[in-house]
Amino acid sequence: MAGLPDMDQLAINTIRMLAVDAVQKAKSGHPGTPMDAAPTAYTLWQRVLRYDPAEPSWINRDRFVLSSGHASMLLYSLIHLAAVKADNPRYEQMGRDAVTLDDIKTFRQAGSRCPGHPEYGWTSGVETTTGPLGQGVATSVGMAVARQWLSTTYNRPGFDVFDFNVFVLCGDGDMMEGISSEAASLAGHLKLSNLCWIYDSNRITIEGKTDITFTEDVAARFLAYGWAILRVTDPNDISLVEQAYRDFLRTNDRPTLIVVHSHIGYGAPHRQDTAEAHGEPLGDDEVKLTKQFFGFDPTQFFVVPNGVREHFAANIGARGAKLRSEWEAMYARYRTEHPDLADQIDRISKREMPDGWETALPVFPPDAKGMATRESSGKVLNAIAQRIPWLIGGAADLSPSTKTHMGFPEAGDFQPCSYNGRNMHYGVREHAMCAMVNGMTLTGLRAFGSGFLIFTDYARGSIRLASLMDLPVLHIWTHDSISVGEDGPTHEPVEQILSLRAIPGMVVIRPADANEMSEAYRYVMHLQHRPVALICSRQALPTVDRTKFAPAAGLAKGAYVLTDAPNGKPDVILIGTGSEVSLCLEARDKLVAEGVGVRVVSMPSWELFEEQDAAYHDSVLPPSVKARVTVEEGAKLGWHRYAGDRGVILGMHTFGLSAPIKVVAEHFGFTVDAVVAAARQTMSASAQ
Ligand SMILES: Cc1ncc(C[n+]2csc(CCOP(=O)(O)OP(=O)(O)O)c2C)c(N)n1
Ligand SMILES: [Mg+2]
Repeated sequence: MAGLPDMDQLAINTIRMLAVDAVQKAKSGHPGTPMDAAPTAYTLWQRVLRYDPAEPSWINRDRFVLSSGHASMLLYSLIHLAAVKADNPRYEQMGRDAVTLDDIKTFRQAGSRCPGHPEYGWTSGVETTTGPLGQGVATSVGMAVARQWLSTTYNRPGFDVFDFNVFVLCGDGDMMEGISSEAASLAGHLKLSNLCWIYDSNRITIEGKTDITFTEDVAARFLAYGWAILRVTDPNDISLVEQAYRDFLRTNDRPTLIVVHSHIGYGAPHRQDTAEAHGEPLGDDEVKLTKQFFGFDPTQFFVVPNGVREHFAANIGARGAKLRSEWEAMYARYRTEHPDLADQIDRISKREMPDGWETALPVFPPDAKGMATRESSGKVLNAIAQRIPWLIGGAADLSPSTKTHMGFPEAGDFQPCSYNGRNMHYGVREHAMCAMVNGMTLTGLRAFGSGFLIFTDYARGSIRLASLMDLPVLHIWTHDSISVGEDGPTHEPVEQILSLRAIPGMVVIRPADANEMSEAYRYVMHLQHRPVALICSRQALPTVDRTKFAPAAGLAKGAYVLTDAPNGKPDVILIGTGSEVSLCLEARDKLVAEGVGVRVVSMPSWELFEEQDAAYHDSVLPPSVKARVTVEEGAKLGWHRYAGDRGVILGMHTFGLSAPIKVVAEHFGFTVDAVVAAARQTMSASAQ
């Protein structure tokens, strides 16, 4: 440490002591990693990061992701000391500090801007929600992809509108999680030279030394992925740390991993290099000794020594303000010379759509044979993508099946030689794909991912975080039921639709035909703060004749009456979603021929229906009509809400079967006869 300017040392130790005090007061949290990683993160923020604390949503800011979310106090201390200002979800400045000293004093308490793990949208300066290990690193790859796409698409000679870098601080846990391998592999392939992972290698996780679990050569692994590897042998020598960042900035052909050999709990005499420094407060005695070690007064708490805030203002503050004002001046000239491009960038930064994009939405003619909803999804996607230039995505190696390939000439593939391509090839990496979609969305793109619905289970960690972050991501999940047929139970979703519905905030939409699909995209593309799971069939579904049945626009209300009994007083209501709506329509024909008054309700989205008022609910599902049949080739759980106590639920409670689709449908009772029988059953039950 000798030879460092005092102010740097004091500032680093201030970060450490704020973390120690906050964790001690909260009686929970992780003090050890903020203590060991403080110099690494400090050096990045103070000497490298192109970030204006006064404008945390500046679109060309360097991103800093704390993938070790349990070390949240490190990030909160930095946000506080750098005086990051708060903004809101509409990117408006709030005038207050993002994290006050009081927030730090109330770390982990309700209402504090310092919750247990960093939460995007709650604390300005937090670039993405982290805590589930591996998510931050994988999300950062999406951010780096988005930056490459943005710069290749919008930069012009003399106008480097986008040239930011993405930095991530991560730990042993991130490196162990499978998602980091998926993401790093793709980042290496894509040669994302704007991406820097700083691996705080303290060789401690919760159960103890990594000797018991994790003895691989991480650097060799990343070398094999095609990354540049740098090492910092002593993070307390911040000139070494700074040198590593400078080397990263000079690397222009691959991502960089900086392996930092650190000591968890650095400075806590009895906790350093032990797992105890990790998951619990140091305790009063150890706090005292630690403060003495760093030259802080043990009787004082939450101290920010004189000059520390000013030191941050003079470094990251001054540098960031200068960089941003230069950028603003450049961007003003860009706006004059390239008004159309600037208009796009403005919309990107506010999550707005181009004017009139909806006119591209196709209308499909009635067709008894019809097409699979994955097919209609592909057609709609291709039509609107030509009007929404920053709609970008792809599949986890399944685009021929998910129909998500954008085939128009200028779409192209996103590859190292073509960073303006719009077709992402995520490879067989569902989890990293979903995290990357989060990262791309956080960076302004209208990003999507796709795959087989069954494999959402592989990606749930990231799907869930999209919802927790209120991100408008789009997932297109196809092969949505046992009607997958021959591939059998390993590929036939049963509980997946339901489990996506269980994620708070997630909108699950399962369109019944091509026109509902078009309406689904109309709804989805306007969302700014909610993720969508679009559920698509593998098999063809009839395109409903809308001259005979209600318009597909009813989709926006989640459920609507597709066709009704002549007097509006049905004897029975058949409620279907997706592929089962046409089954309900066929059953209706049979019942009507028998003189039964039938209403068919198409219910593509529980969530959207729940958002309607009681009057609308009652108009679609009149409480007086107890005879109801719900039909969905998925788990029955939850359908009682709409079936009521006299209704019959046709659904799944076992795994599927490998057999041709017709055999599967008969085996599990998804036939016209089964629906008709269920209708009779519920009519008789409700008559009693
Ligand atoms: C996916 C996931 N699994 C488990 C945990 C619980 N957990 C929190 S911290 C931690 C150990 C992390 O070790 P490391 O990344 O080395 O961080 P350090 O111990 O060095 O702070 C674990 C298992 C988690 N947050 N996320
Ligand atoms: Mg560790």
